Amino acid sequence: MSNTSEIEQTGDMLSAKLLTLVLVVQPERVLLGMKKRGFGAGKWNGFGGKVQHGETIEEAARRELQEECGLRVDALEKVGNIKFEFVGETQLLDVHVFRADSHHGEPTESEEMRPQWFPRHQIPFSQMWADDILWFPLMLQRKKFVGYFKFQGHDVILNHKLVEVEEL
Ligand code: 8OG
Repeated sequence: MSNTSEIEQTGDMLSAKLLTLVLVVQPERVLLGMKKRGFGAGKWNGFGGKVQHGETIEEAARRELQEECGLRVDALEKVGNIKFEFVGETQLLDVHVFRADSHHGEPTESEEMRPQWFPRHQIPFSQMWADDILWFPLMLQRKKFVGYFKFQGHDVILNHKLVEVEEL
């Protein structure tokens, strides 16, 4: 654990790629998707991707959610900001995490994701990014957080910081 400003400064020397991640949550279950291809393939995750030129982070979050599983949402709540560094890579991933508590439509499989509901207490952490088990509980409790994770490859966390914050 550490303080927020330290996390903000972390990786200042690296360029950052803005990404979104949306978790659709119901009282008893959470929607995840099996990533079928590309970065993180084989892992269950929320829905999201790169922020494009000319769109806001929230617009990107809505667009990616709809593209990847067919759902539209009204309110998106900002819950987290996590920066990821991968040893040997010059670009930091700057992931903006949102939670949606209501949605329109039925989850539909896309070329990228196969959606599935999981009971809140049976989240498949062993088949998810290694950091998720640390911040999912905060997200599910509606706590806001900022974090930094340094990965060696895609499975090993060398060090990390994760702190709860009042505002994002
Ligand atoms: O466009 P692409 O599918 O490559 O975007 C990557 C997605 O993966 C994006 O939604 C952000 C998300 N993501 C990471 N790292 C991690 C992580 O460690 N945990 C989780 N849950 N999602 C991550 O890029």
